[in-house]
Amino acid sequence: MFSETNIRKKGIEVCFSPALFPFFNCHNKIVVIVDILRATSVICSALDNGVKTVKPVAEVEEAFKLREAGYLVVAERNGMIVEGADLGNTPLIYTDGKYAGKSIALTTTNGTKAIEVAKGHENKIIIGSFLNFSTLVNWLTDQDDDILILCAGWKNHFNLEDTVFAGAVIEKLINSGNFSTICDSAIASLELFYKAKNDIFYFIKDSSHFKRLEKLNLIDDIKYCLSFDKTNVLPILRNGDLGDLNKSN
Ligand code: 3SL
Repeated sequence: MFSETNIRKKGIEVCFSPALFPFFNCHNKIVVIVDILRATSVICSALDNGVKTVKPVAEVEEAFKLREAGYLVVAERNGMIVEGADLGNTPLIYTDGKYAGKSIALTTTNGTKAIEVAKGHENKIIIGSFLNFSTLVNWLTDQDDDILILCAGWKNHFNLEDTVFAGAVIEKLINSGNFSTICDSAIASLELFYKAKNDIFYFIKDSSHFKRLEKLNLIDDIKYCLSFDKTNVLPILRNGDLGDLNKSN
């Protein structure tokens, strides 16, 4: 038996922006992509409500090309639906099951770009949001690999909502006793979460993306995206498609 001090604690790091990702070693790590408002929340909501698969693509043109293969085009830029797309980037349109069985090609300003920079490095890519918070944390706790949380931010800038979420995950993982961190951005995320945890909606209300979505009358989307544990799905990227880890896709 190993004494507790001999057990290797798994590491946790946080990358605040896709632009910083090349400075991290993600080899053999689990990379958790986070874009709370709203891309990773949309992915969780779509898969939870029966969407067959979500194919994330970085460019609008790639999403439109996939229409020929039967995909619905979900395309957002600057918070708004891209002209000609079938659907915009809102998690609420899936909740009545209307799109069950469909395949979706998704392109968004930051979330799908974060997936793009993270893929292809011999790592696992998992999608995190408040909507699948406990499922994500429980699964991460059981894995042997180190974890890198990649915040999508906004156009390579730091953002509050993704960072607070990273802090929420870190709190649970550190409390499990199996993880430790010496990453300053992970420590900062945890501190921000402590400040925010009593009322995350209030904490982010002056943030840039909150204001952007507020102007577009999308407060209901924000409230939904900040709800804990609406689903048990755990989206994982396999062969370019996101599907629930617990189902074969
Ligand atoms: O940046 C993104 O990927 C989007 O989630 C932004 S928005 O919330 O749809 O405006």
